[in-house]
Amino acid sequence: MLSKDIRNHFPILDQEINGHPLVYLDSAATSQKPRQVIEAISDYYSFGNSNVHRGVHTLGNRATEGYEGAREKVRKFINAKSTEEVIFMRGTTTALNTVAQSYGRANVGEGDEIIITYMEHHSNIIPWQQLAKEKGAVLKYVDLEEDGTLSLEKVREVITDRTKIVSIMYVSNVLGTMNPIKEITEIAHAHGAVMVVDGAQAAPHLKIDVQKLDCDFFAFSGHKMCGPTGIGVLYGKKDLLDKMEPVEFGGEMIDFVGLYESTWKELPWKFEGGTPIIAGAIGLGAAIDFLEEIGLDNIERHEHELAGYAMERMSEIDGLTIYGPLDPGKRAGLVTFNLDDVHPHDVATVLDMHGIAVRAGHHCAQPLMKWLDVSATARASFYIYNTEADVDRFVDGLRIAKEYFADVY
Ligand code: 7TS
Repeated sequence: MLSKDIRNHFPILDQEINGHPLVYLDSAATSQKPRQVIEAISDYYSFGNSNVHRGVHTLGNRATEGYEGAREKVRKFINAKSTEEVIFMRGTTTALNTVAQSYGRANVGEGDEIIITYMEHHSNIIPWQQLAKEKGAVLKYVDLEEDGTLSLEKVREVITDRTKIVSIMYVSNVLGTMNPIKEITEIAHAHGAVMVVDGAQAAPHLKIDVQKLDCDFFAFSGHKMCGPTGIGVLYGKKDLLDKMEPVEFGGEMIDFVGLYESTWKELPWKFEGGTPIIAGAIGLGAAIDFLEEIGLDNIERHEHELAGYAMERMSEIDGLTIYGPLDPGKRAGLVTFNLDDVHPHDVATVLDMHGIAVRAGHHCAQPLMKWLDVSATARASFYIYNTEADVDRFVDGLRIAKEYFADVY
């Protein structure tokens, strides 16, 4: 387990909700922010605010150094070869849409295939549905194993020589499963397809090495990894990005503008039209510093341990169903569940009355809810600031919810 002191870096956790000390178990939706990140953003606005890449003046240079310095931190964090391969954008959703609209439109034609799985988040389904409709391409799904894991056999069955794009999440935001991205990438490449990774739930929790994975694109969001909202990253291999057209046009991304024709800046700026997300990038850089100080290996171990402890404690409650593999070694730090016939929103409401924040609903994964044959579920997701004591409070809350609704229903 990580030190309990980590919690002290997060001012928001030091409060009562509905008369109880807050237990925040919704980090898969968005993580809380440590003081270091809040201060980096506040310092930027207090002492360094200016637009970037245009300045002769000192503040402009300071802002540019902060923004481009953050890009180098991201490059190291995911082990990209060069900062040309690191593009700042709003988040995972924007990054995946950019790949679909830029690479997809140029490379997918009628009858070509795009492969995803039943466990994807809507952000990794709808951009491909839209592309398939526009191009007359075929969207194909890899089925899941009974426990919600992905088997390479089923992946092999679906990918063919007509496949142009394979786009799969690294870690599931519902099942908690970790997918074998490196192996899937090998299969995709053997068929001449590119591999896109939705890394939204992976980047906060695992050491990411895009060169080792050998994926072609990797998308993630800052706000799930202690950074601010509104900043995320699209990693892409340089040779692919070089050939791709931007999807947003305007200031910042141009080299020369004529009356009827224009040319673009080099990478990565040709994909960053308009005034960039300067404070967001600086905040993300501070978040990376913070996570690296703790160590990604330690974070991953902590979450396995907490998820394992939570599942063990939750198994004490009759009528509680956990979705996804029961082996904690096969999952990241989240547990999705239902309690008897109690609606998950009711479970979440009773927990909230006791200061415990969990998410309830379809978790932006309606095809997966259909696959699980449920309309909604509740989810507890853990991060670096959570402790076994939080899990104990959560399990106590579940008991209260169960007793409460036993009388009501
Ligand atoms: N992909 C996955 C796997 C996600 O979990 C999410 C957000 C996204 C993409 C979209 O990220 P965004 O930053 O662009 O919004 N997931 C969730 C969740 O599970 N609960 O709230 C948001």
